[in-house]
Amino acid sequence: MVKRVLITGITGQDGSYLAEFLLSKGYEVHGIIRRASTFNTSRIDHLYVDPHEPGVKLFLHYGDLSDGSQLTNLIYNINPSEIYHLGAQSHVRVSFDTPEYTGDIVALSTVRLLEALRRSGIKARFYQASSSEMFGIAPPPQNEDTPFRPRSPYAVAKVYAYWMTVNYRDGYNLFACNGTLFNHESPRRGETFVTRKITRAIANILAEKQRYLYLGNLDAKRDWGYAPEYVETMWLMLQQDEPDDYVIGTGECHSVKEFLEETFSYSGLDWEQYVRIDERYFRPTEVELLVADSTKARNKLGWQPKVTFNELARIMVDADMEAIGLKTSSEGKAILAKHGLNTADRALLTSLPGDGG
Ligand code: NDP
Ligand code: GDR
Repeated sequence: MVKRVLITGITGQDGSYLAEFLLSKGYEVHGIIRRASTFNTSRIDHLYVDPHEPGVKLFLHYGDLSDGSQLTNLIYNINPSEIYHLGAQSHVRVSFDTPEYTGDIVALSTVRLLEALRRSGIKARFYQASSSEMFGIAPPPQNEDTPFRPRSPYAVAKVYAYWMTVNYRDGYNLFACNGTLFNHESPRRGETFVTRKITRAIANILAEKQRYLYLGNLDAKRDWGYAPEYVETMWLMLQQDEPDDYVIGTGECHSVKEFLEETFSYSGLDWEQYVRIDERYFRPTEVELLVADSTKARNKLGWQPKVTFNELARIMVDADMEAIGLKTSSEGKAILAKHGLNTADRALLTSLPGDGG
């Protein structure tokens, strides 16, 4: 029998890679999308087939994470065997401007989905997209036993969702897992997250469409991996005999400044000539240092990331250059081929230039 899955946040970076991965495994994939006045499906357009055609495996449904009754209806009607809850207001800086909305969409959406499962009696396995931001100022390296010290409305909301997932697992015997993922990036990363903001700016600067790149805190350090490798861990967690929580990251950490150095020098540019600091990109409370200890995932899931920091930088720069029609050295594609990863991944071309977020 064909297995059906439901993905919230299917139009996002991770949702689009996960949908690709699950379709390749033969799943029937159902995704929730928001109604918008502009198109918001560019990351999954290449997967979409008109539902009137035979053999269709991807189905999209309108819904919003604030709308519990619609979420319940969808779960009841689709009757999935796995649910991946990836939808979120996922921008940490924006969560300081919209704390109440962030709490509603990031924290309460999880309990809406868990309640729908509990009340309907549907036996779907549940994945919660937890975040390294929950660790906040807890000293690194951070693993499954590290206490949470969240530093933003986003992180606080994710902590609530994390514990609700644990509570429903313990209290109602749901197969529910938290994947605590550290930063993972790609050509499909949202344009206002720092890595993509930098690689897009490089392409724009080379194309003489942008003069300066305005950033905030360059000293923050993150454990950055390659997103397509991370979505596989979500699936692996739901294939285990017992539900559990896992930390996922590379174990390597670099500052924003190092990402600037790596990407600009790869492009033959001196970052200090282009980067300007703008106070509005600083956060009221910052997370300075995140480094994953993923020993448990390595041992139990057998997962090990392949793409390194400098390879990630090259993959992203090349993709953004190609997206606006610049010639590249094709090093990014060679790296993907070397690791046996999909080389056809392209950056999404959105309006230029951009320095938001
Ligand atoms: P994105 O921001 O790229 O995608 C977020 C998704 O959520 C989009 O599909 C978006 O829809 C959808 N969404 C937002 N608000 C609503 C709403 N009110 N109703 C329905 N859908 C909504 O995030 P990522 O793909 O990067 O991340 C996936 C998940 O993993 C998120 O929960 C994030 O917090 C978490 N996470 C991400 C990490 C990372 O490094 N990427 C690390 C750790 C956790 P639309 O396209 O319409 O905006
Ligand atoms: P993060 O990612 O907050 O770690 O959350 P982001 O790329 O936004 O910031 C990383 C670090 O870079 C610093 N920074 C800037 N950030 C942005 N966005 N824009 C800037 O101009 C800028 N200048 C410096 C930030 O201060 C920060 O220290 C991401 C999201 O995907 C979350 O949803 C996810 O949970 C975590 O990763 C793990």
